[in-house]
Amino acid sequence: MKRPFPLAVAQLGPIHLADTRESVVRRLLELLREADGRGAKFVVFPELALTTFFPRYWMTDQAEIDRFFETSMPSPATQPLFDEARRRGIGFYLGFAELTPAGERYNTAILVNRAGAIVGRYRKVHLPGHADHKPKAPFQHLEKLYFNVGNEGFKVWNSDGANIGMCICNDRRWPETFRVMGLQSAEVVVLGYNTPSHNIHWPEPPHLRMFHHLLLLQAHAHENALWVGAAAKCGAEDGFHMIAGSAIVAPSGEIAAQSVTEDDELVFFNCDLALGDTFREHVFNFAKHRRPEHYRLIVDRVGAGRPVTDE
Ligand code: CDT
Repeated sequence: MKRPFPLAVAQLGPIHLADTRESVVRRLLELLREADGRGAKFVVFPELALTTFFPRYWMTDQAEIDRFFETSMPSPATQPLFDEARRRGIGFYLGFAELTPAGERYNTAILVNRAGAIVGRYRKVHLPGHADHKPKAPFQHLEKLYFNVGNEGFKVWNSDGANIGMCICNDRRWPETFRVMGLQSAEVVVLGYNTPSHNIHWPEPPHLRMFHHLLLLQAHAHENALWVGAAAKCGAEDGFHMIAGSAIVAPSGEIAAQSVTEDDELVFFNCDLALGDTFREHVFNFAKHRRPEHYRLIVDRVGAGRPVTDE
């Protein structure tokens, strides 16, 4: 029997330094209304969806850094999004920079149910980039400076009838992220991302950024028998370009829907959660086929060690 999960991914075009939270929330509301018109019951917004991707800037003035962080959620600026989503009976995922009362800073996403309640929170675990200033680089990637490593792990919430897991951007490059959620019976994993088109460490051919992004979503969706909804913030923010490629990927590993612009764009697919059951019962029946006694190194070791040698 089909189990419909009408899913929308709300891709955002650039948010510039000068853009206000209020102007961004108006764009989110526009996408939410379109999602409702297309029958969606869940909308995925991007990582750090309320501001420009500020980790690209070296900043030393604490007040300048603080203006990118939220100290409450809903905040006064985002309250209209919560109100409108509740009124329309739509759940959502929203990424933002979180500053806790204790002064900790996280790259965070929340899960909001159709009644408008925050039912889940995820704090990014795999922070990419560096913590030092790289003055010769064309831009920075200072997530390791501006954020603490997420302290709540990868969880799955049963919300409005679906098992939903969350992660953020660079987390999607790591198989452990998805397997930990697959082991909690995730049926859908939602994520937002800001992926710069250029690599500051080596002259990576630009097409590889999109290739790897889709390759990883497709592989992790299939090997964990779940749907993935991935929302980009993309295009050139004050001249710094990021890839688009927002997508909904099926448990078969096939791309069900994908964005075609580098601007605000709604991607929709009426996902059937039952499609994952087929793979969960057969090729990726974890209980039947996994051999964790042979996976110990995955948790015991961080970096790669030496192979067995014949010397
Ligand atoms: N925001 C974020 O996590 N971006 C990273 C850039 C890493 S470069 C390979 C990403 O994984 O897209």
